[in-house]
Amino acid sequence: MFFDDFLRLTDDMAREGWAEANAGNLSIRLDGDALAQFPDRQCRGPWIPLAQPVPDLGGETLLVTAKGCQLRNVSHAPRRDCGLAELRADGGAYRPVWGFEGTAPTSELAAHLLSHQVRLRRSGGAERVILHTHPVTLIALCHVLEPDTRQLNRLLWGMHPEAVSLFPGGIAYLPFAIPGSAEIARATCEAFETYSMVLWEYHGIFASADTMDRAFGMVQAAEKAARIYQTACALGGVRRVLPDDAIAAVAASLRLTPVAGILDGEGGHGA
Ligand code: 2HA
Ligand code: ZN
Repeated sequence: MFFDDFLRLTDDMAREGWAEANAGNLSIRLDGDALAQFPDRQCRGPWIPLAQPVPDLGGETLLVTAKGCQLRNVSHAPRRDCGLAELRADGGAYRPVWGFEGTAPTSELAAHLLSHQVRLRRSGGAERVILHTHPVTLIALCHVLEPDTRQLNRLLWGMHPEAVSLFPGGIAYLPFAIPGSAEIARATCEAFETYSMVLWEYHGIFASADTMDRAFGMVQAAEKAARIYQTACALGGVRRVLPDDAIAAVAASLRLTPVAGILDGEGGHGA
């Protein structure tokens, strides 16, 4: 079930148009039930040192998409296009224990691992899924908006009441950094201290959630809000949005707390 759901998620990301060519990658911290679905896992190579160790993930096993794979192919060749990476007890190295046949983990592995480490701590262990993808309308916003986290979230939350409901943790706007670099990994995990998604300028989105459905739904909801904005612009321009007090009331009705520093009238926290 768990692995079937994972393969369906990779298919769905491709079908959404979020994953051209080798775009996008996924990683999931496995619990005992999920690990039990890979009874044939075994050491498939030596420990590979990590430039940025992740001590809080020591001993964990993650299901990760492969470097260069096309998400549309993962369900057709899972042992090539994804695999399990087991972290050494000190979090300073990993080794493949299933899959990655002729391949290796995603080029964004450092960003995934450092992000898991932060979100594990911030969520008390609940968050297990990190999803990276290239949704076209969210990326297009980088070309028209000021590079500003508060403006981005107010715009998206103001488009539809489901926006704050589905991503109350907000989206951090991250200035451009080279894909796969140590710099993008460091800046992403810093942003995840506060927000549950990160928009990489001109590139795509990183999302963290407890379940695959929630991670996918958060990105869908953000992309939907961006498309509503795009449609409103095409219809002559945005004249009205959900006001901040309505956004706050929607969140309160669901017992959700929107990330601080975005809405007016909440006491001036910095975002
Ligand atoms: O996996 O999307 O950011 C390919 C990418 C890199
Ligand atoms: Zn990418």
